Order: sequence, then C-alpha cells, then structure tokens
Amino acid sequence: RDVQLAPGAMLLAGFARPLEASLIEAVNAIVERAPFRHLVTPGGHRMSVAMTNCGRVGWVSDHTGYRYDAIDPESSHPWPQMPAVFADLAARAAAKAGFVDFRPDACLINRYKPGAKLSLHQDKDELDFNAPIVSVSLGLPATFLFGGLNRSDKTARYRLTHGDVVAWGGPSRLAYHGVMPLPDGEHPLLGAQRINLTFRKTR
Ligand code: MD3
Ligand code: FE
Repeated sequence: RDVQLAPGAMLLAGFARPLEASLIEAVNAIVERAPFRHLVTPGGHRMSVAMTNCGRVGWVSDHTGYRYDAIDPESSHPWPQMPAVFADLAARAAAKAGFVDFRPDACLINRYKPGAKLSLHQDKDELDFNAPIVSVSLGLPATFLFGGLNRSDKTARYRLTHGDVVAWGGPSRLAYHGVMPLPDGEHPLLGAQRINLTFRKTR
C-alpha cells in the first residue's frame, strides 16, 4: 500500500520488511563501532532518543549547536560507512515515491525506548532541500506527528510500524514533525524499542 500522506510525502507501507534481518544486522554492526548516545541540545537538554550515524557525515548536537560532522565526536573516528543494503533501500524507496537518483550521504539512526519522544522540529541542517529525506521504521510502532511549515500549524497523526518507509520531499520537506512518547511493548525482532533510520543528502 502506497499512500500519499501529504503533497510530497509518500508512505510505502511495509516496504522494508523483506530486508528486516539484513537491516537489523547492519544496525548492530554500526552500533558496535559507533554506540547509541543521548545527545545534548544547544539549550542543554539531554535528548530522550539515543542516536548514532553512518555515512560520510553524521548529525550531531552539542552545546555549540547542530551540525553534520565527518567525525564521531565520541570516538574521534569517521562514522561507519553506509552499508549497501541501506543505500540501495533508500534509493529504491525514493524512486518509487518519484524522487530520481537519491544518493544519501548520511543516515541518522534513532533509538526509542518506551517513553522516548522527539519534539516538533524541522530538518534544515542539510544544504539541498530538493532532495527528500527517506525514513525507515523498525520495531515497535510509534505515533508520528506531521504539521505544516509553521510550528503552530495543526498536526496530523500517523502510525508508523515495522518496515514502513516514507519519502518526505517537495512541499513536505520542511514541514514540522515529531514523534509521540513510545508506548511500552515487545517487538519479536527488536524487543522493547523502535529504531528509525533517516537517509539524508546533506550537500
Ligand atoms: C518529515 N525522525 O530524525 S522519521 C529525524 O521517527 C526525525 O525518528 C523521526 O524526525 C523518527 O529528524 C521521524 C520521519 C521523518 C523524518 C524526516 C522528515 C519525517 C520528516 C523531514 C521532513 C519532513
Ligand atoms: Fe526530523
């Protein structure tokens, strides 16, 4: 089922399911070298979502601000390479949603344990807003909030479940969005957590 959530936002329900085992194995390999960590916002708040990255650059936040950095500040080493299974999935999903030649250079990996949430925000640290962001949800289901171009715009709620892939481009690229606190639960492959991959073209 392919559903347009909003102009430029296409949900490919279950698109990643055939790759679930390879994706989880790849996440585990990345996390061995670049463990999940709770970043601190420029305002001094510890994020409830734990994050890591793979790819040429990774998204980081600290007291100085947000940025894409080629070096993991925890290890002082480059981020793990983006596995082919990630890059291929992101490109195939983007193409199916109408975005040709999507070649992400960064993948932010978010880990939600029960109670973790992501406040309403825009993704605008990338240089090219013509490229979409492709998200892949794994593990426990979450309620995703999707608003408009102003923080105060009314938000719609969508349930994102294991294997769902969404391409967010065009007029949706700069929409405010967030994730409600993750309910308790147990996923057969991932246990009490949700993992979200977001593929980005940062330059
Ligand atoms: C709509 N992640 O990492 S994925 C993020 O579930 C982020 O972890 C959420 O927001 C998560 O920045 C949501 C869906 C998503 C990702 C990026 C978007 C929706 C988006 C960028 C623009 C518009
Ligand atoms: Fe986001």
